[in-house]
Formats: sequence, C-alpha cells, structure tokens
Amino acid sequence: MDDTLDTITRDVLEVITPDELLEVMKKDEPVVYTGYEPSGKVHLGHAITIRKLRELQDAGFRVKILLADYHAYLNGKGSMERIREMADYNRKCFLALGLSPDRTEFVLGSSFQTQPEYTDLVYRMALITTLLRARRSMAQITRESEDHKVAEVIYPLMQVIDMVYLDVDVALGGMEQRKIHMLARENLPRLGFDAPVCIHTPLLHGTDGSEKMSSSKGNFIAVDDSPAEIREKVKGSYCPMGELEGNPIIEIVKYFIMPEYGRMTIRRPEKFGGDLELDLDELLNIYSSGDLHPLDLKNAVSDYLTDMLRPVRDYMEGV
Ligand code: TYR
Repeated sequence: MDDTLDTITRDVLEVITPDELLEVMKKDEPVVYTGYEPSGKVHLGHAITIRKLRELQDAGFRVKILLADYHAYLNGKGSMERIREMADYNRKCFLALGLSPDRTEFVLGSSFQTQPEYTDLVYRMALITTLLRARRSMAQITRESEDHKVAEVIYPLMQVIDMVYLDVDVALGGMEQRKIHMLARENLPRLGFDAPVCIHTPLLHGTDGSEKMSSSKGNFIAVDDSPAEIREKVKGSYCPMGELEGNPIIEIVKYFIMPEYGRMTIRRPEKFGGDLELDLDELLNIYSSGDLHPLDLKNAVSDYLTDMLRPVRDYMEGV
C-alpha cells in the first residue's frame, strides 16, 4: 500500500487530500477521471497525465477519460463535427500511450451533457457560484481574448457536474485545472454530493519556453511525431545553458526519460569531455553547473524520446 502511494504521488505537485486518497483506495474499484478537450495533436503535456492514469490503473483504479467535445466547443476550438473527429484520433493516441483498452472507459461529453438532469445540476451550480470565481477558474484554460463570452463561465460549471455524472472518486489534471477542482470541492457538498480527491500534475513548458505546452500554440512534441520531427523540435527547443527551471528539455528528462530508462548515456566527442552515464540527480547537477552543453543533452534527449515513443508510432500506424 505504501509503495503504491509512493508511485501515485511521484512527480505529482499535490494531492488534495492524501488522507482522503487513502480512504478512497479502500474501495473495491475506485474511479479516477481526466478530461481532455479533443485537439489536433496529442503531445507530451497530455502524456504526463496519461502516465499517471496508467499508474492509477495499475493500482486498481478504474479509469474514465472524458473526451470533452462540448468543452472544446465552448472554448472556441471549432465546429462540433471537427471536434468529434479529433476526439476519435485522441482516443487512439491515449490507448497507444499504454492504457489498458479493457479497463479504460472513454466517454464523449455530448453523450450526457444535454440530459435534463445534467442541465438541472448545472443551473443549480450556476446559482451558488459567483461570476468572479467562475471566471478566475478559467484563467489558465481559456484563450486570451478581449471580448469574453458567457461560454467561458458555463465551462467550469459543467466540468464540476461532470464529476457527479461520471461518479468519480478522484479528479486528475494538470495544475491549470486546480481552480476548477477547488470549485468542485467547495460547491459539490453544498449540492449534496461528495467532493472528489484532486491530484495535480506539473505543467510541461512549451518547446518555446512558454508556460504551457499546447496544441493551439504549436510549441509541442506530439506523441506520434516522426523521428525527424522529434529531432528538429528538440534541437529548436528553449534550453538555456545551466538552467533547470522552466527548461522543457530538462522536464522531458525528468518526467519521461529517467522514469522509463533510469539512466541516460550522453555521447560527446573526447575533446568535449567524452561520454557520460548519469542518473537523474547526476544529470541535474552537471547541467546546472554548466558542464553539460545544451546541444549534447538535446542530442541524447531526441534519441531517447524517439526510442520511447516508438510503440506509439507503431500503434498509430496499425490502426
Ligand atoms: N478543462 C480541461 C482542459 O483544460 C478539459 C476538461 C473538460 C476536463 C471537462 C474535465 C472535464 O470534466 O483541457
């Protein structure tokens, strides 16, 4: 049990609350959910939460993935028709990332979000949620815009009611979901429902160094990118010498490569110090001291990433 808890909380920014999580884990088959706005490309940002879902699945959780088509629509991501096409492609990518097809339930938002009982609950949420709070909860989710739409405040209310509808014990998401999750924890009990436990994962910086890797910004590495694309994108990534904070290449090492391989071999010509073989701590140390050049690190990172994502490319080619 302790081991399981260690795995679940590894590389997680917060669990709200750990005691409640322990309680939930006593259930027969607790449910964890994550929702995604279907998008054109599934990228490493998505892969962080998918990896955590996989670990929770291994720990006995039932996984529900919400393909949040109406949410994408309310967030101005295009026509419902187009969004649904992307939902199907996203589902394939998520399975390609190793979730068990038998134990993962995919639910399309629009399959239940227009039901009268659902709508009734959204109205009830609307009555107890301040406009200010609803808007603030969207700060890191909505696109920047000058003329904010009402859709923006309907969005978080629906996300909260999704948790009731999908009967979730745990809501998992990136740190940008935090304010919506807190709204759920506060207001669901006021409507007579249990508040879910919330688990928040770190946000991956974009390849351009901006705060969030995002399909709409073109600063991502897709999980089904070709080896040439991976190389090109890693090479062009923001990776200042000696800097660990806000460095997407370092984050890729930390959240993907090291958990998978344990150690990394970095090839360097003799005159630049020769090959290195490092675990995570050693790599972080040497990089922050400035003795590992970004270019040498990037070459190794693109090799490892290419190798790590091979099963995803193979899967996507086969379906
Ligand atoms: N808000 C999530 C995002 O930013 C999408 C989502 C939508 C998650 C509905 C959960 C949910 O119930 O992508």
